[in-house]
Amino acid sequence: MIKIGVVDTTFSRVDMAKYAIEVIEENLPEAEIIRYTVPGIKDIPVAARKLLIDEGCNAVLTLGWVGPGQVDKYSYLAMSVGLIMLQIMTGKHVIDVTVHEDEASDPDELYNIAVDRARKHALNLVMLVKYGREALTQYAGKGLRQGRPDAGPIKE
Ligand code: RDL
Ligand code: RDL
Repeated sequence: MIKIGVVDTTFSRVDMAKYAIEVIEENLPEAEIIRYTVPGIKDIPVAARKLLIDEGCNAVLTLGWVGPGQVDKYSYLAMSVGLIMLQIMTGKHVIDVTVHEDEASDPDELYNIAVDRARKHALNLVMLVKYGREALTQYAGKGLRQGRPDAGPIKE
């Protein structure tokens, strides 16, 4: 039984988990999806830990939203370190989808970034869970981006 954890926040201004779950359901229909919503990004690592260790999830997708201020960016850094430690300790992937509110000033553009990033990273997670460590090798060096158009390779 494949179990995928999805952690999101009430701080986020876009319901990114909705789009991520659609992608997981479509591409990994046999998986059980466990969703866990917390107030903000600093609450994400423990939620991810509970899903990986207590619930036995194979991998977790986290969806965070970072405000525009310096204090918000420090909060992100703290979360990121926590999630990296969790991955090292459990040997399981935590795919971190984060949108920084200052990535775009136009709300529609920010919304599109959030949806695109959530969907593309959900697919990355599905690939890693389903096919393992060489699943993404076919895209190595391709300059893929989530939330934006791909940068592409410097030389073909
Ligand atoms: O544990 C309760 C809160 O401390 C926690 O939810 C924080 O992540 C909330 N938070 C901040 O305190 C902050 O300064 C958040 C941000 N910035 C942020 O940018 N994004 C968040 N939470 O999701
Ligand atoms: O877990 C999924 C992603 O969070 C993770 O793959 C990140 O490393 C992706 N990423 C960023 O989110 C970012 O802001 C990368 C960069 N910058 C970067 O400069 N180089 C990367 N990834 O390889």
